[in-house]
Amino acid sequence: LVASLEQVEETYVMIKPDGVQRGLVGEIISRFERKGFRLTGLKLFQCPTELAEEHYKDLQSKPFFPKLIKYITSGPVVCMAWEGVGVVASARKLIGSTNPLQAEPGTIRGDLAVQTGRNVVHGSDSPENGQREIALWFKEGELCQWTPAQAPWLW
Ligand code: 3AN
Repeated sequence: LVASLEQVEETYVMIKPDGVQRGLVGEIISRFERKGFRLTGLKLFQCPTELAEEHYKDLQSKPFFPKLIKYITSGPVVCMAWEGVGVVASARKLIGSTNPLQAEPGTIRGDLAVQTGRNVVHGSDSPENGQREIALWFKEGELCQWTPAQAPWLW
């Protein structure tokens, strides 16, 4: 009863081109599934420059912005929407600090990445940005809300 009163949220998680090319897609999806979140959107996608610029518009003035856009558009990414109680903050925790050298072992970046500029995965930093980013990366028909069937049906 208590858990059902907690906030169900949605977050946008993206496996960046380095994660795809290193063959880490299954490993990363697995961590979110095992944690207990529900996948509501999933696609492999070659991101156009304009979309990358819109997604990272808050970082426009940063010196690394052009490199960041080049990196994100350099190859396909895996776009995901995940749903669950507290999923926004929890996904950030699973992902670890922006700089992989500061990310704790056990986190995705702590276990699998070395440099900030190749940090394998993105996760929304607030519920508002979760909504904004899911709307930005997915068309309406690409998302699926679902509830698991009762156990006997599954096997
Ligand atoms: P996070 O992805 O952990 O929320 P942000 O939002 O500060 O971190 O940065 C977004 C992305 O910009 C990072 N995932 C990383 O790819 C890139 N980035 C951030 N800081 C740097 C930096 N100093 N040098 C190169 N790339 C950076």
